[in-house]
Amino acid sequence: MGIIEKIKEIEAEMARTQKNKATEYHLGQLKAKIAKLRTQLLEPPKGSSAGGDGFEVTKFGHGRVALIGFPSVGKSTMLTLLTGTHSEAASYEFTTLTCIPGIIHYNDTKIQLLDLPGIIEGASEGKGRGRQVIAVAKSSDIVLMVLDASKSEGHRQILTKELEAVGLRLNKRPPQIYFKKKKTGGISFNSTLTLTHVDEKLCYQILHEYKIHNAEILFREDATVDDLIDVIEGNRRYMKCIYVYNKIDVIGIDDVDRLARQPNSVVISCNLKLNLDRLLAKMWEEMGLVRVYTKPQGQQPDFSEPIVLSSDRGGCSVEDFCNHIHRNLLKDLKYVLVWGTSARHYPQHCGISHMLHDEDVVQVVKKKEREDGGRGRFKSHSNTPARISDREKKAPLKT
Ligand SMILES: Nc1nc2c(ncn2[C@@H]2O[C@H](COP(=O)(O)OP(=O)(O)OP(=O)(O)O)[C@@H](O)[C@H]2O)c(=O)[nH]1
Ligand SMILES: [Mg+2]
Repeated sequence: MGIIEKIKEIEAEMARTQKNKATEYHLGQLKAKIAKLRTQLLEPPKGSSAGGDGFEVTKFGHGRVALIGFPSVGKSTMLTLLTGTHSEAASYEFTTLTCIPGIIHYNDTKIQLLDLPGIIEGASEGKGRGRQVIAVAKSSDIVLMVLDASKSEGHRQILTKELEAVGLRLNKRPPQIYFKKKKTGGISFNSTLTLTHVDEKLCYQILHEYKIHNAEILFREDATVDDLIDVIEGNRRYMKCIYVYNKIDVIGIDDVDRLARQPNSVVISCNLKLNLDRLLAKMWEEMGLVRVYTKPQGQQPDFSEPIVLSSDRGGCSVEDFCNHIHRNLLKDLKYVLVWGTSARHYPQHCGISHMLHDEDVVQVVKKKEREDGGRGRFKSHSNTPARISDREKKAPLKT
């Protein structure tokens, strides 16, 4: 029996089982079984190299955004409009068959937008090209879920379910559960508050299902069984998702208003080019990119090309900023001068742990000794004069 059939069988058993206090433990165990099988399903088959058929697109720019949606919702039309890269759009389904990349130039940064084939229900189990599409979605920084405003709202749930089945968690934060496997000592179970969904016995049973007999576990919030399984599996990807309702030109104003008021949603029309600027602004906001402009000593800042940092990818401290410029810069760094919203006063002298904000200006001040190879005459600065005069006594500089 294949993995998919096994999952189907367990799902059928769960549907048959009544939900009550007595069956709670059994249902928990079944959930863990499904999660384990789904993880197996995601592993590439033995003996084959991962990926395979050219769906991989090289990362480019400062961030990556994937367009996910049912066929014919207007993903390709959107790519062509936003990036200028042509992607075939037509009124029949499955027009796009591979991944087509385009570049959005926005706020001095370059963002890679990926047009993907439409996915359908069952994509997570490999229907259509679902598995490859979802793999690309996982490799991006945020997902734009493109929906047809004139079609059923159930589509959003179906797509979310498909993405959840492969370990993507949209607009959620990781559960507040501390979990650590141990070599000995049995299972220690603790919680900082009263739990209503999980108790010690259920937790033991699920750990048992994973053949974990020694571990430390601490609940910091009233988490559910699914949260617990996510933490044990440890391979979940937490991503931001914007729900983009396209084709608002064919629905009434009341519906547009209702859709636009839902959380994380943007309504647009590609045909009439409506609200695309709002979509870009929202996308930019959600990506949380930080632009830092450099300023050479005694000159105006260079506002032409920022250094782009991201809190998700690498971080936005002064240390990350320096590493971004040159890997040896940190060794020579004395401090940085910062202008912008992250500074308390202008300019602020900051160390490597200072967190930078978007649109900050930074001037790097290097250690003087290195700058002139330790030969030149130092200008008095901080605690160096004593050492300089020592050295000058030994070998006075000829002027
Ligand atoms: N009314 C209306 N039609 C649109 C809009 N945007 C796109 N369409 C139409 O929707 C159809 C499908 O567009 P595509 O861009 O090919 O859709 P897709 O999501 O890329 O489809 P697949 O590649 O098959 O997955 C085309 O006939 C477009 O002209 C819109 O804003 N309003
Ligand atoms: Mg398309």
